[in-house]
Amino acid sequence: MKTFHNPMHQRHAGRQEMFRGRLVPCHEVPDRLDFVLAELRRRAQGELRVPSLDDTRLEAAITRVHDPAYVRFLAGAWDEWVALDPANAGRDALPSVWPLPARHGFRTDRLPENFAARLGRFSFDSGSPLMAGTWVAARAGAACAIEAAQAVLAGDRAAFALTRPPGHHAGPDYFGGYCFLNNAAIAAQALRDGGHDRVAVLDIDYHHGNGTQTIFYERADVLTVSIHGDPRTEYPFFLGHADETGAGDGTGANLNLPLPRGTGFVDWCKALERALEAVDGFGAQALVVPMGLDTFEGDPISGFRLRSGDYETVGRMLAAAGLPTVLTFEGGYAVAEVGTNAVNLLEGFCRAA
Ligand code: SP5
Ligand code: ZN
Repeated sequence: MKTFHNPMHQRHAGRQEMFRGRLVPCHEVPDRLDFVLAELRRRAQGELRVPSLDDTRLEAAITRVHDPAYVRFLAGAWDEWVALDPANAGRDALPSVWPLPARHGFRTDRLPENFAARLGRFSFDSGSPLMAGTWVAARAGAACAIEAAQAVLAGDRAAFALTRPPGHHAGPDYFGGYCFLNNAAIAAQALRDGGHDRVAVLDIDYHHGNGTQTIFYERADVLTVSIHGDPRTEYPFFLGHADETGAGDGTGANLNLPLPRGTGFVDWCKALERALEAVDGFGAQALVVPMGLDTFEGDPISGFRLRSGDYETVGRMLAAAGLPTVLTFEGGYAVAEVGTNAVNLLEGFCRAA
């Protein structure tokens, strides 16, 4: 399997996130990706590539799922932040004020002039620091996802977009959950635009893929499925309930499989079987897997109990769907084990494909 890895990812290295009432060092660190890359090299798993997509095509693919005003904001946010105060160059930008769309009915096209207000308008949490290299890293990450989709469209059975920042929490016009551009959604749309009429996204990160769900919620051509910690107790809290099944044309094309904190592999696997049945029942022609490894028992911010060896089985089960597949790297914060866990999954996939 080809892996497209992001050569710019280290430029995004947030210092602090708001966590339980304090600013703490970020969980989403550059080592995460570097450990996966090192393990791929150590086990000689697949071919390593870096993306080479030109800017025009990249921009076009990003704005197929993200609002152009949001993309413009992200592209200029760091310069705006530093222009407010030269000392800001040494600090990350963290949102601290948010609109409440449902309550206020505000016009989404009326952007405040104030930077802090726009930072809140285009985000949903204070855990996702934006810094000097965020935009260049997020863009190059999206390029990895698009090139992985192109490899699959050209006939590869599967491809892996190894990138950070992760993507599945990013919505049409907001960042959050350490995510800025929704790499999985961009890949799914690229597969649609490349000729697959029906595409499924099967999100196995510990956290609900709220951004992806929202992007495709009213669409019949992209099925979104997510297995995750129950939003009644787990981040991102406001979406991910079992009764969210899609709306409008997309009615019936969203499936949430929330599981309680503490769930182990046997019950998690039953959910994966249900998810795969839904993908099959939908008649998907291609599959995107937002691949979070934060379901691992040793993950510092999550609550499932998968073990390293289980990921090989997960890979085999995903491959058994028999579909052209793009995998995107999402969460997974047990840094020392994330490489082993990710490559176990990819190897399991390749063995069963
Ligand atoms: C891509 C991804 O995995 N994003 C996750 C973002 C989570 N950010 C906030 C986590 C707050 C978790 N509360 C932890 C309770 C620990 N016992
Ligand atoms: Zn996660």
